[in-house]
Amino acid sequence: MKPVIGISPDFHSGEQDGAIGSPSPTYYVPERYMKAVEQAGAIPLILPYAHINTLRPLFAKQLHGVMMIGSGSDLNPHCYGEPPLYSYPIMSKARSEFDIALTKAAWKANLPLLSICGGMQTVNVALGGSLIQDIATQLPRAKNHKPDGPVARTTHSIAIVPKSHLSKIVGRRRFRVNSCHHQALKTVAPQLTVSAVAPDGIIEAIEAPMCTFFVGIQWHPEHLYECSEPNQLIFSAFVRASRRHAATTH
Ligand SMILES: [Mn+2]
Repeated sequence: MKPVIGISPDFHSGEQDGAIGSPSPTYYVPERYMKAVEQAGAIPLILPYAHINTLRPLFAKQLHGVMMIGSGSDLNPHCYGEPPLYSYPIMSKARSEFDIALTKAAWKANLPLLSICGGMQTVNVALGGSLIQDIATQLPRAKNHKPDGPVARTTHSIAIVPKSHLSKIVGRRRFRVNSCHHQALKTVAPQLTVSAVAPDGIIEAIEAPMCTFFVGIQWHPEHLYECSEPNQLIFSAFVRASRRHAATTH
């Protein structure tokens, strides 16, 4: 039986940004996220930004996991009680409100959840954590976590916390990852713990130790899994947990 993974899409309002060629509001998901879930044995399903109560019936049976993906724009710092300090593009309110509500609903329903890059940052904020708004200016001694070049290029290593879920999933203490983020986690939400850090101390993965699978990663495994065993293992562990969840709800 294939589990169904709900994916929260990215969104263009159609006004300020003609980048995807549509003049009207448009949902979209980079294909790599869909393929990564599909090849691991699940069915990816794009969710609309409906009111969370409209979607809630899905949480009982039809949805077996949730994936939160990255974004080109930043979560509005107001979401974690800070004014915006810089002029980076801000994520649409439609998306940030939905992503925060979806995270809380998935948490409550104990659904397996994998969050990636900006998705991990949103999950942390949804559960009460905060963000560094710009690594380069707020932590000038940190390395450049958004270097030029292809997203699939690995640029720094991560050290994985022993005995964490992540260490059990990937079966190793460190490996090299890609890096495409100018923000990072500052305070970690109370229910979450750090499971990997970069050599400069930037948080690269989080998890909820009490959940079966609630993992956030700051790099982009969807660009690496085809040629990288640890990244492949993250998607297969996520799908395995979702399949187990499906079995318990039927
Ligand atoms: Mn990084």
